Amino acid sequence: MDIITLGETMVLFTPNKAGMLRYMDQYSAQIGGSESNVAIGLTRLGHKVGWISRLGSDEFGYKILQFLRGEGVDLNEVKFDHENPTGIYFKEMLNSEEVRVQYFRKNSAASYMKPDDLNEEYIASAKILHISGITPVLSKGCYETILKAIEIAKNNGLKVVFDPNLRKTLCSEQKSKDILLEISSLADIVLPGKGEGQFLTGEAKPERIANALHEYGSSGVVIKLGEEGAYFSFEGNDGYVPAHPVKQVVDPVGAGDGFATGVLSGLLDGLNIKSAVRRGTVIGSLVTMVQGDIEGLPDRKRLEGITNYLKHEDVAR
Ligand code: KDG
Repeated sequence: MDIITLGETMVLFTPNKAGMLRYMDQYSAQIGGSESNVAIGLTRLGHKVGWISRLGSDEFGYKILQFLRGEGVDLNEVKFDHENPTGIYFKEMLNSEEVRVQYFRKNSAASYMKPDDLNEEYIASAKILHISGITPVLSKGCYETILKAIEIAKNNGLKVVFDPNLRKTLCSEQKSKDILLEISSLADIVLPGKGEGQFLTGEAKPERIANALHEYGSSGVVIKLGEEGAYFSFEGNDGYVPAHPVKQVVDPVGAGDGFATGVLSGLLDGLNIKSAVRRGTVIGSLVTMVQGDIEGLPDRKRLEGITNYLKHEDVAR
């Protein structure tokens, strides 16, 4: 296994037109979950990924299982919960620029994850543990599960990569901040957006956010800057990477997971950090040009086409 990740995946309902949800009457049903989005992205690029979670023993749980199985994600450590349902969520496309999200995930099956769900041997078989800040704010059990997964990873020599993924509707700001900072301090690499970095450290400039996060304990920090690309400060190296051009943003949700996919995939392929971050900016941008959280994630062939173009562009400069 290259990567293990764990978290909640939900069925995602997207209305077929813009406006407030109260006026909608037709939806498409897809799936979305930050960690499984990354698992799918990495699997499409040929990496071996295991996803740990709980699903309700209901039609939505089976839909998610079938989908992830079809993508080739390893699901051996997914448990079915016979008492609690699979979470769902809705996207509200208010207009072409504003998207709101509404969750129906309280007491969902995944929120009942607990440390005993973790199989140490399974996690130990990977090189990287990928986690996001969504899971630890879902419940006390999820928080303890994430800490246990980190402990197992560290005891077995895995790198821990953490995307803070701040979700203000899931938890109070102070509690989110405490939990996300605690986990950042345990991670080898932290991947915040600029706003998240500012929320966590009180600093506004990428260099200062990175320094503050280094002081908390992580040796690698990569900050997503949206249209300005990304900034990395990684084991003594630092610099900026430009954004990959986006013709039109169709749906921004999932871009951060695309970015994480690119960075993780680059590191697994042995790229230097700058090239890995560049891969992150490319995949993040591709995700925004397609409706859905995972539909825009490229396979290896598509990524290579774009990467060749980028190489050519580098030479031309
Ligand atoms: O990063 C995209 C995710 O936000 C989305 O897929 C759903 O996991 C999700 C969440 O908790 O918002």
